[in-house]
Amino acid sequence: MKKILILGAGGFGQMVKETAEQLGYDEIAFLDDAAKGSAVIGKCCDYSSRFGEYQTAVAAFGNNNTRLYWTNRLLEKGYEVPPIVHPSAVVSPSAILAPGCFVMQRAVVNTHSQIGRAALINSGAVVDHDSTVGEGAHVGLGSIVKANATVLPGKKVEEGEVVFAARRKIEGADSRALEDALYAFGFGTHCSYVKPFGEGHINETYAVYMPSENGKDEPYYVIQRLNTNVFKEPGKVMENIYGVTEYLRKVIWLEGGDPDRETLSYIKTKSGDNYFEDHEGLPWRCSNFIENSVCYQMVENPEQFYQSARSFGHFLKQLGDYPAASLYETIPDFHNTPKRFQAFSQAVQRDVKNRARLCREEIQFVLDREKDCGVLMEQLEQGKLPLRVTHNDTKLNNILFDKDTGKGLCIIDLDTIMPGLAANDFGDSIRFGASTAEEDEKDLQKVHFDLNLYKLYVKGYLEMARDVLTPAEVKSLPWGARLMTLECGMRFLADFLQGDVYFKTAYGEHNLVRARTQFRLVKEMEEQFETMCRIAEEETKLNS
Ligand code: ADP
Ligand code: GN1
Ligand code: MG
Repeated sequence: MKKILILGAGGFGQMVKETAEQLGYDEIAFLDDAAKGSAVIGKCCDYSSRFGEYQTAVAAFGNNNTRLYWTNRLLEKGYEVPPIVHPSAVVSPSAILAPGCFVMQRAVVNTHSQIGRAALINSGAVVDHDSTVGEGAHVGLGSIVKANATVLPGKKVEEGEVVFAARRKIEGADSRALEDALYAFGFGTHCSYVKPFGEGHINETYAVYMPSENGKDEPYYVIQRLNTNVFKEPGKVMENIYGVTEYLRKVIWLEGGDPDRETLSYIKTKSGDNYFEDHEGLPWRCSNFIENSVCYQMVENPEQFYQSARSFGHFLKQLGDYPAASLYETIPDFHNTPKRFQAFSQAVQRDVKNRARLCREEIQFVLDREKDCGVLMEQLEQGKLPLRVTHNDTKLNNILFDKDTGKGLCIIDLDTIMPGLAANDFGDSIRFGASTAEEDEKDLQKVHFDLNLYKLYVKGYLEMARDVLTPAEVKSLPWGARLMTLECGMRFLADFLQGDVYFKTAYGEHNLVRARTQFRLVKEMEEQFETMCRIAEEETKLNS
């Protein structure tokens, strides 16, 4: 004999009675203060005296407060107060149902949702996954509680109403745009916090921390606002990146490597887009965070630089068969040094911020080198140098190293992947890494071009790329170093003259300071150019 006492013999009480019958209860009695009938055996307050005779009871009142009130009394008395689930309802095995709640005909309670004490999920309602319905709440007929949403205790969700997930405050998401982006990529409900990350000059970068299996918060994703002052067509940047990273995954797979760590993987928004556009129309994109990796702003030991050379050489090789024609030119004439020179001269002539007076010597340094600017472009135009798929921004902080092995792991910052010259990729690495100081060192006495580091880079780069490079390309490498350094210096100086509109700066003369370090390096490279060429030749012989 399965007995149950139902408090409340109104319309809802009758529904519960029919449900109880279907659940196999064969002795069902009501307590009700007003209703009459043979099944009503007393008033609600008699629940106390009936305890023992009945061990199982529920409170089946339509009114939320009353239902919760009597459920609590029954529990206090010691009754077993089960959740009542109609056989036609669908309840996930991972859902948690508290005592005295009701899930009526054809209602759905989805994965990991929680239904509070005495809550009522009425016929045809849907509570989607990871939602919470508070105690005594009522989710009305046919209404929908969307995933991750919360229905507050005692609340009535009207028939047919849709309840959306309210946003939680995410630590570190200080702007509406960042918060919107986090939700757009689906991290809003779970991420622990976000924080600014990295030392790039162009994009706004954040690490997204999530709770990990060991209970600690770990960075799982990198979310970036792409700089539209620099990249005018973000859609095209992202198409390039998706094309290249998906291609690299396949190559790495075939090489027997780990595609999840050796290339970036970009994540689409929940709407399936390559990037998210915020309320100001600015683009945000998201990639995986490469775990157990480290990024350096300056070479800490020569081995690192050698490893970075191997990585960039390998990268060139990996993309050797990538269809270059499918790539958009994300920044037209990015490493067209003669055009950079023209833009620089124009910035000097216009001198919009009246800053030229502060850097006459530096300006002259560039003007004296006008004819150098064309050396590589001319060889390209004459067909002596081939166009390859190149990275175009190969500085040391655009590569991640494996923390355990110290080897180059993953090339990042893929925004400028375009057809270009191998010498430029080689040269940009030398510019940044074969220096004894950081790019923005104020004390020029500390800034030197380090020939030993240069030699090590040539060795590592050629070890990986020797068999794809033509003899003319190998010969062009030292010029790549000179010209990338000169070009970068003139870009910094032009930006200084224009009022720091391109590169991120931390103080007024930051771009000027950067330009000075570059010119210092150029000067030393010029002085040692013959040795640089000889080293490239010797290393080529050693590698062939
Ligand atoms: P920017 O164009 O501003 O240089 P980057 O894409 O290079 O932007 O990112 C800036 C910095 O953020 C990098 O130098 C690196 O330290 C860090 N970073 C970027 N993406 C990742 C990633 N997926 N995993 C780990 N660190 C990253
Ligand atoms: C910029 O994005 P980031 O910080 O890796 C710049 C490079 C410059 C470099 C100088 C798209 O690189 O071209 O060489 O600063 N990137 C772009 O440090 O302009
Ligand atoms: Mg970068």
